[in-house]
Amino acid sequence: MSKIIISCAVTGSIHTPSMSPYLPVTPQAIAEQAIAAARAGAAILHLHARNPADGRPSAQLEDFMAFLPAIREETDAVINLSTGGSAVMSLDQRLAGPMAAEPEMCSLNMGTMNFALYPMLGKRTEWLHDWEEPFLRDSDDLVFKNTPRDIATVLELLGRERGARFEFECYDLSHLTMLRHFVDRGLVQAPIFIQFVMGVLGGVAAEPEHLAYLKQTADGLFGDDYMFSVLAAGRQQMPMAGLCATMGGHVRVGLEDNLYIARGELAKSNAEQVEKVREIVEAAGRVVATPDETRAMLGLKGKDKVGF
Ligand code: KMH
Ligand code: ZN
Repeated sequence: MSKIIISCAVTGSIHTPSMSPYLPVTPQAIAEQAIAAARAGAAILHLHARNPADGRPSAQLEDFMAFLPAIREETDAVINLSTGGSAVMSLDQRLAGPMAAEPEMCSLNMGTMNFALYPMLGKRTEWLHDWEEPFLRDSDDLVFKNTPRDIATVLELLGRERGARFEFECYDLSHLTMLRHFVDRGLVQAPIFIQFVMGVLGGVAAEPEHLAYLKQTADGLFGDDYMFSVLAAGRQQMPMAGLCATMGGHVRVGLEDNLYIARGELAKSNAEQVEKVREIVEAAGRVVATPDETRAMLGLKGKDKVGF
């Protein structure tokens, strides 16, 4: 089996500041936690920006630039900027930061879907910021728009024009078919890095049999031209990562998708999750890839060719 790539998604746009005091939302906290995650073994840092005033998801260049140079200075990690941003943003808003920052990698969401966050309202009645409760509540009528035109736009602007390669986020079987369609159109080339996204309400559930079938389907569609990784949102994060490691895949952890380190126990940092997944994958006999090994495996343009 090849070396295993650990990605860490440091803050995301799903969780809100009231849910955990450890969720990094200021530029300093995002930088510190990203650097620590890289030191713990994450070769790829999947990054979103936040508005430093209130922790709201942002994709503005100034909010990315408040932490990207520090991370670049202190680590060798591959920077992967989200083009998903937040489902409440337009595509233009989502692409603002990544277009100017020109990272080595970007995420690319492979289908339009529901993205329901409202179950996380739970019983909470106290919120640190006014935006949090409506942000979650209104997700019962939210469409995460990733049409074929949107996907082609990202491939063209970030991929062809700026040399980024992609973390293809596939939340269901249909997203694999869509990815194959873009291979057939000549807009996606090997090596293809697929992130199976499991456990989002609107996508496939985080169940072992679903992962087996996603992999079997991707094997049929992409043969030797692809690698796969798994992120499971919520409490299935570590069990699915362990399963994926034994299946020859790669893993993604981070507070973007799970705030906990054990049942009922908040993770105190992203690095804590990276350390835990590292133990799990090493126990499964896998060797963790360095950032430069990851660059070679994914055919990335190089750390010196970014815009920050
Ligand atoms: N947090 C994941 C479920 C993106 O950044 O493009 C979705 C995600 C999307 O990572
Ligand atoms: Zn993300």
